[in-house]
Amino acid sequence: MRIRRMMIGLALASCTASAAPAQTVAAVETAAQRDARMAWWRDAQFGMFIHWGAYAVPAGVYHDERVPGIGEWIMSRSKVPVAEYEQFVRAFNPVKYDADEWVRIASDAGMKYIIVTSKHHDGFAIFDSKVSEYDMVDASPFHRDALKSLAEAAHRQGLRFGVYYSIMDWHHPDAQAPNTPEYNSRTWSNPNFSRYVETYMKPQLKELLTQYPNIDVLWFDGEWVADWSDEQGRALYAWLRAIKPSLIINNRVGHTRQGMSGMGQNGGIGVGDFGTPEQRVPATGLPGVDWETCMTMNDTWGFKSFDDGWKDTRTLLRTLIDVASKGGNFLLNVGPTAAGQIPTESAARLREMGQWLRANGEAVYATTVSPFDAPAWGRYTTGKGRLYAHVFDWPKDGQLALTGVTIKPRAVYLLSDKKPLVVEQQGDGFVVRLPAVAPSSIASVIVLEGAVAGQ
Ligand code: FHN
Repeated sequence: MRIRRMMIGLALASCTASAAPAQTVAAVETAAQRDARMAWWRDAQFGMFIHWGAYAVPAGVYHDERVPGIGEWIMSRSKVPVAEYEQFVRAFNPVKYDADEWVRIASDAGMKYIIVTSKHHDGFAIFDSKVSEYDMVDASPFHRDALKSLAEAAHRQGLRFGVYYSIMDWHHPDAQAPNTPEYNSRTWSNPNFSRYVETYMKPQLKELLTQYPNIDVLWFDGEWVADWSDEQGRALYAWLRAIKPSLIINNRVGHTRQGMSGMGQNGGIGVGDFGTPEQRVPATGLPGVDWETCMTMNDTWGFKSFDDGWKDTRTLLRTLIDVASKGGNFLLNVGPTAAGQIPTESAARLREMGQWLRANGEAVYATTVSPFDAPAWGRYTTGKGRLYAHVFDWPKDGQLALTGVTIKPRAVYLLSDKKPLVVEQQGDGFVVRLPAVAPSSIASVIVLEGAVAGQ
């Protein structure tokens, strides 16, 4: 288990999300209880983010024009009137959707959990909600609960499962729908927002937690609206944990990001269990707190037919290793098509990541923040009583300087073949003699036993 402790005084409470601080009705969670609750998540290290909704229908094109920016924002970017956007919902018929196939792709990639958009900013839910007709079962020709089948498939294949939920809602009249034509705002306020919270958002969240028993994570977003505050976030957090004590909730349950410049640049995590740096890996991680970098594979979260800014597999894997070396999790996004398929470009990259992780996963899963700064040649991770050197740039002279290491390791070997390597003192430090050819062009892992005090 990773050692990323954070003192937290959690009040499990019965309260309303719009009320001021929660009233304590149960004991405060101890550090040990919190560690136990977070254990699976800390060890998981790598998850799949899925952005899927009616925005996959226009796929970035509106009135024959290619719309710049991220695909799931098309309603706001193109100022699509609510009634017109509803046509996308009515056309959303993912006949090729196969939940088991999606989970298989995630599992083969070495991902240990899935977070799917239950409702994005456009307000359309991909689960069967009884408080709304604006969902996949009632409003789209598919008439099936995609979230249910995905939750069940994840459970069957042994992956953890969580849902994204947007507090901002461009479709609900008591939320941001009247703020036309752009919907999104940090300052615009709806006097009826608390009615949306009490009669729509909270009932939907309760449906999610009660109808889908294996939801392990609630991943909030769209928390920057003017009508949402940290106090409301704290109360909502407590209310949700009272419904499901084992639940893990991200920091965007609070009003995390102040001002547009703060977008995705979260520092301290504020409310919630883990921080959510977006599209970036913090230079030195987020010391002392749990965190998870979420990232796209190309330049959009929701599917766009013409976005081909794909990162290559090497970049994606090295990002995963970088995140692990700094003590975080990596939530890598796919944006399935309106027909219900994960793009082939995403699936190919995930397959290759899985191949590397099947050989080297020991150096990634259940590891914790490296005790040493990142060396010039790659990254260190640590776990299972070992230090792992992930060599990105294989030294041409065959000598790897163990930058930062002050204790001579008692055993050194390549993870790929377990054959011992020679380690020698050189000046103040140590070097490992390497074979001429790197076992991997992405990252070759060298295991160092006994290089860290206490290991
Ligand atoms: O606006 C969203 C965006 O569409 C996407 O869902 C990302 C994922 O973290 N979050 C928001 C911006 O922070």
